[in-house]
Amino acid sequence: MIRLPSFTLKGDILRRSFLALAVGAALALSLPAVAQQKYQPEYRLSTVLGNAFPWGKGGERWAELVKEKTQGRINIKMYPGTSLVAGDQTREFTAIRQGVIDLAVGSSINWSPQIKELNLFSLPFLLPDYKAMDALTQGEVGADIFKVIEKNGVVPLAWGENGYREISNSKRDIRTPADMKGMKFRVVGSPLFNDTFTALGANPTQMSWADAQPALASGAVDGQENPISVFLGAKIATVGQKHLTQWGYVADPLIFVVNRKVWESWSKEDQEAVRAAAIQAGKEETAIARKGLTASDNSLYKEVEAQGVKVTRLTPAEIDEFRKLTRPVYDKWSKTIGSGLVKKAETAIAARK
Ligand code: X2X
Repeated sequence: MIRLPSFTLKGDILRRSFLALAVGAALALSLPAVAQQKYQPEYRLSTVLGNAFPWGKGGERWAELVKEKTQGRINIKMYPGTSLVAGDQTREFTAIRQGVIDLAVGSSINWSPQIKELNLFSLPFLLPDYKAMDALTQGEVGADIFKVIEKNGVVPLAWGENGYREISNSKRDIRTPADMKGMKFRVVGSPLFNDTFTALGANPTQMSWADAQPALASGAVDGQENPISVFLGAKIATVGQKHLTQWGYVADPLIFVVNRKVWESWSKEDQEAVRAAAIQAGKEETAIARKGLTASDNSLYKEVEAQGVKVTRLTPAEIDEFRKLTRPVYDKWSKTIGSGLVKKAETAIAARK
């Protein structure tokens, strides 16, 4: 029979505790600042779309580059479907600020309810082409917007892209605003979209992306607007969306961000690694988002047509009809966004190379 006297056990525990303390203290004194900071075993990255889309590919690439550049000190797991906020895209920014989400790659549209300046990108027909988008995100306007995000308690690091949002529906080809009359469209999180679709004579209804797909399938709504990569990735043609118009009315950029407390818990070296990873992932993601959608390579449009979807391409004169009707929305929202910022954006676009 083995008897362990209790005083021996106690003594052992005490000795071990003392040892642990002593070792801990020695480590704290001898190691550089990096090791003293508390890193979480995993950081949670929120996106709306998963890796079947450029957006989710961008998120995964960021995570991969961060792991590489920090030698595994920072380990990121992506949560697509905005699942950390139960799919409610419009609550994502608040959740990042509050620390429910550690990092995110988010659309300007989804964060517009909290950051009114982000409505800039949703002004109808502001952005004639990709160079216009780049002139904003890579210029002074982008820097100004990052300052606003920073002031709101979130650390912005880089830009990516969701893309030009083309309009599809199950009813008929859209060539003039009159074709949209009375048609029910699912629109995204910012009330600006309600105004735009109302100005065009349509019937907009706001819902999350999670709710949009069943609403399209059941015919609760007639149409939607999203980039072609999303139309294809989410197989929107299979829910009866057989008419698509390329009107280029709005494009949404993506923004790579980190919760401020999380950011501050990292060493300077790791902060710079995460920033460099975001910039690289953002560049790669933007290239993926634009692939197959240009004049020299329109392969994604061919894919859409191969699915039995009629693609309508508008002439500049036809686009002007849509522009005219939405001009009051542009003017109204310019005041909300800040006329200084809108002017700066218009100037940058006019001067684009
Ligand atoms: O909800 C949408 O339409 C989507 C996926 O494009 C955004 O999150 C803005």
